[in-house]
Amino acid sequence: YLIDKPEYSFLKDLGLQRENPGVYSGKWQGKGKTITSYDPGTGQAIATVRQGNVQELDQTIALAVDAYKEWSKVPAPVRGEIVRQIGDELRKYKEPLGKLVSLEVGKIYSEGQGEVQEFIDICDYAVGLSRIYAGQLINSERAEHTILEAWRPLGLVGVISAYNFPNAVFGWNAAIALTTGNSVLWKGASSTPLVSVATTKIVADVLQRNNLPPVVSLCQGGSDVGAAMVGDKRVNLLSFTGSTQTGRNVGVEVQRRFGKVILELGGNNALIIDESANMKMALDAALFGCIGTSGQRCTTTRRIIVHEKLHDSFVSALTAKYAQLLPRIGHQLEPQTLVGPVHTQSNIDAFKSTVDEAKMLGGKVAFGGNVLKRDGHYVEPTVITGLSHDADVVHRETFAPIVYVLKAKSVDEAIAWNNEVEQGLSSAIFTENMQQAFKWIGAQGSDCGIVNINTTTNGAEIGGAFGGEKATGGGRESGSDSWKQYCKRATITVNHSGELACAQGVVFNV
Ligand code: UN1
Repeated sequence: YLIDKPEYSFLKDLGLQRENPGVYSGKWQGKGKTITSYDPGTGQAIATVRQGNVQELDQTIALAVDAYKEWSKVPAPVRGEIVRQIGDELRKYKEPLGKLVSLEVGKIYSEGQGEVQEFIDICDYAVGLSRIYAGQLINSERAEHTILEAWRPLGLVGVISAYNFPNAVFGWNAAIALTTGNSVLWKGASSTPLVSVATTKIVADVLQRNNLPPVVSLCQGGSDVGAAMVGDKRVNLLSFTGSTQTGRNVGVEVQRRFGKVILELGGNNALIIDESANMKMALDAALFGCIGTSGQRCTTTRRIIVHEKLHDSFVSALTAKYAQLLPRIGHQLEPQTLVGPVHTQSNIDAFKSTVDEAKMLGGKVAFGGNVLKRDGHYVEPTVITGLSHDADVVHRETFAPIVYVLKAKSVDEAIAWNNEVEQGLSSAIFTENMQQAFKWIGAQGSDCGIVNINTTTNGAEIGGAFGGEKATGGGRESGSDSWKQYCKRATITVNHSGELACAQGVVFNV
């Protein structure tokens, strides 16, 4: 195990051992299957985690519901103070925790650090939120009546997160859910269990120091544990990040029991390059958008729609940039690496079958297309041209660094293609033309949740609401007023007139 080697001592600094219990609800346990976590960059085992089983989930939920009862009595700014301490603790552990994120996911060092920073940022946001989130006072049609609107916690918020952002997505949900008075139960992806355990340890230390009950709990587990969490009425809100296919079922199952749901599902994000685009910027945006995190963000640029006049020169400039990256493919923790491995063999299989299908449909591999023959899961970043905008493969999300470059006649056509896919997460246009820019952000423009101008499709900040439309699931997390999703709303009519009066002029007395 890598954890036994001196150069991996940072794992021990995070409190990890060779074998780690994967369930936390005030104390650590784990009676389910033992999972080995592997470094995608070498295929070597890092350490193991003992998952929870369905009975342990049941007990964890019961404790989390009890914890909620205590926690919801704590004043919001005091809850914010606890979240501040969590942010400070994360600052202390940012280096080793970010390094673990890199090691376990396969993302490069700076992206691992950036992911923990995203959790820290949302903690800061939540601290401020704890003092300012508020209801309102609404004018009543009845004399000496006042209508109030108040936001109350929901109870227990369940978070099921994916392997590609094993730390930050939990962070967005937890920081806001805690601040608004909920308790949180987390199930991280089964292939990134060490990040789940290490992150929970950091949070749990803060809770214990403050003598709080387990308002944050963890139950790593298989699909049986996931399904039980989705089906359990005591989980008032289920925030799910993952595939559209699984998310569709999660949405239906949670709705069946009238629970609330936040779905962050697949994306098929387009970058549009208008005639007037600043090419240098557009190329850099394409590079990070398509290849960052080895193409495994839900916000990754999957389609580049280029004006026909620029198409050929853009493809040659882009492939020239890709060629410069070839020597920068390597282990995620090597300082010169810009392109790390993909996460597992199933990403490699998806990469291969997608490239084959693209070729079969008449696509031309303008760059890459191959799996690299070395230990670990490495593929060449790949550019495919010549496909129709509505080819099956173009409309599908493949979690690998493959981008389709499409040739469009106009921005109008590009917008139509942007919108014709089933997903609706992120989108961006590069243009210096004000008319096109405003068309893009208007009602006839991009139909996505994220609609950028002259910047990347990926790498959103925490201040805005994060999420997307259509098959992306419609949920919003992180900033803006996403906190409302973690609350229930009470409309309170107060009669201070001394007489009873009905609204709408209704007369009802004897
Ligand atoms: C995800 O891929 O699930 O905008 C989240 C971004 C990051 C979050 C990605 N801030 O790319």
